[in-house]
Amino acid sequence: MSTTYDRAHELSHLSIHLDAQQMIERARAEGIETVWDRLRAQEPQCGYCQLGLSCRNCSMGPCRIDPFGEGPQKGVCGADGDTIVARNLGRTITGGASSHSDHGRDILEVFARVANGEASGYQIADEAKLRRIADELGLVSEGRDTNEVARDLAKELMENYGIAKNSLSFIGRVPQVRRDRWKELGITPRGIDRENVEMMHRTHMGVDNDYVNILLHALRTALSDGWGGSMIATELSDIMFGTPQPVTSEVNLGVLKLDQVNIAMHGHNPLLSDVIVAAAQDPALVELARSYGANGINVVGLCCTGNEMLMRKGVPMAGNHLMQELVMVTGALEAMVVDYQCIMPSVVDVAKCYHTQVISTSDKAKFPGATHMSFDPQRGEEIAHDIVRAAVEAFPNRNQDRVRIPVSPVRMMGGFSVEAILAALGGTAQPLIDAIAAGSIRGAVAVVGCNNPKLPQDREHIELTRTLIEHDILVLVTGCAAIANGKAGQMMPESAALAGPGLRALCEALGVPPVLHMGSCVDNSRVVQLAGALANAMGVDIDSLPLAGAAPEWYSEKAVAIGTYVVGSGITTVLGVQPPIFGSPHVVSLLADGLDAVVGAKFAVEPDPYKAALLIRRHIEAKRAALGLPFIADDQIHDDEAASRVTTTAGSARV
Ligand code: SF4
Ligand code: MSK
Repeated sequence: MSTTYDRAHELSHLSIHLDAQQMIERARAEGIETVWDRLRAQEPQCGYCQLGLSCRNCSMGPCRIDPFGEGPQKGVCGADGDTIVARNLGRTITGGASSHSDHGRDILEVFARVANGEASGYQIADEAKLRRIADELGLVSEGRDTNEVARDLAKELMENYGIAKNSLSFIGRVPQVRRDRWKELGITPRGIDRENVEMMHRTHMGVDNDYVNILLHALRTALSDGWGGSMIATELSDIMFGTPQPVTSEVNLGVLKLDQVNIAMHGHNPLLSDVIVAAAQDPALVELARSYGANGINVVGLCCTGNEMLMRKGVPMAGNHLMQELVMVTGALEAMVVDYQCIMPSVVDVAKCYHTQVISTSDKAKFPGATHMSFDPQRGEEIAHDIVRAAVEAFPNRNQDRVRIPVSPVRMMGGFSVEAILAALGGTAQPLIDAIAAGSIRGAVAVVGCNNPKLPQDREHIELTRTLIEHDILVLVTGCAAIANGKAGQMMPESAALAGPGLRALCEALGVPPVLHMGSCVDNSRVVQLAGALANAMGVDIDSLPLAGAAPEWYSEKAVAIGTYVVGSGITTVLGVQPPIFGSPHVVSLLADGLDAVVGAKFAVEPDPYKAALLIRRHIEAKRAALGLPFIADDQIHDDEAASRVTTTAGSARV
């Protein structure tokens, strides 16, 4: 018979947060299946696939390579393990890069409609940024009408997707020395769609069979995402919805309101969420909610649509990837409005156990069982009103006896766009460069990416980040990693108390947290942009800087694309979940070692957050030494204290 202790122990291996643990228990009690149940049902997962050694690229297969060398060493076509692993990785990166870039294209198309006066509910929110980017790209902005400049910018950026331009508009942000390196390697991205389509072509049977050649193109494909599709998504979202500025909000399931209509916006695209936030404040809809006995309409975020709303409007955040089913188990959610990416098909099944409406909005992302309300930017405002009305009308179906909102929300700060960071520093990056040069800040690390049910939810994110800031390393967060750190109370100016003395002093002087929220998954483009700006200011290449990346709990193809463009840009990155490449020692050796010689950065895999922190600290100190900055010698870097620390139970943490 399992004791309370056994149960608590088992739950703590699923998530470190109290809100998640309570809702998992409740789901079990009510017979509702969640992601953790489905993972268990899939185990043991296929060893060939885990190693990257299975291929189903054609119908002579599927084929598998025996990793022990006793069975087949070639697929039916003759492809060996190196080719198969590299092809699979190339296609994974293309899946991620295409997702980001198609998101960027959706934003661009609406931006073009705004410029042409054809969209309802949208406008240019940051005209100064529009003109700044137009000037940066050599378009004439002075003395011209806003919409004319916007039309020119839309045209310029549309050409990034095709082959006519043969380069990316934002490539000028990359230090010249790195651009030269890319050129030499033949990995300068030429066009977003071109690189993605070419990767699919190369990985067809009988095209590119050289694993090195395949992986070089994979780098180029990823770079077309980071400095292309994702950067377009970020910059145009800023122009249309406002460039984020520091803003305080709240996070965890406690942001749901017992007495209000609760609407969760889930996915990645800010196009609809922005007009929904406005519609939820419409007095007529608020009055309708009152007529049903609710005290208002409460819009909250999930995953990266949530990050977009939090960054720009301070909208509260219900949770990250692994909270999407659990938010409905509260019994307090009237509607989950989804756009695309990272939305589990299972949300429809969980919703059926409650009164929750799942409303899909993108014609390219339909969910059988959901209500589809097709998003059309020409009728953005009207559709947003229809969606909010549908949520309000679900409120009378709520069974208040089944409602249980666990925990109180935790405060977190977001809104650290590159512009906001520079503004906090007084207008230039120089104070940050000075602090790094003096050693009061050792360096900076981008901790990004998802949750993965194979790991205790958020533990790796939180423990890695906490260990880094304790050692005076500034942490930049995006995506689900940002939400994890927010829940742990590590993202308020007061959280500077958790940092080492140098980082603490800088944060206190500037009034910022030691962990800066830079936005959603596509906003990792802000991270590389900032890295490029720092490198340019110091007159070095990005790989010389004391920087690193980490994706401790990644699950998504997009995270692989992000990690790859971060490494291709010169920033060594540590993954917490093993990628499916270990079937090819050659591919592993190239990614974990050989890449360093060509792009000045590489991948490492380290699931233990304390060991990952140690690895990153050593890397940062080595970069400092190479720059001639004061550094800590390798044998002096210890982490005994952190290694013995018990896992944070952050669900009820408050700042
Ligand atoms: Fe098998 Fe080659 Fe076809 Fe892949 S491409 S399934 S290895 S025959
Ligand atoms: S939502 S890609 S689970 S970060 Fe961007 Fe989170 Fe990863 Fe999706």
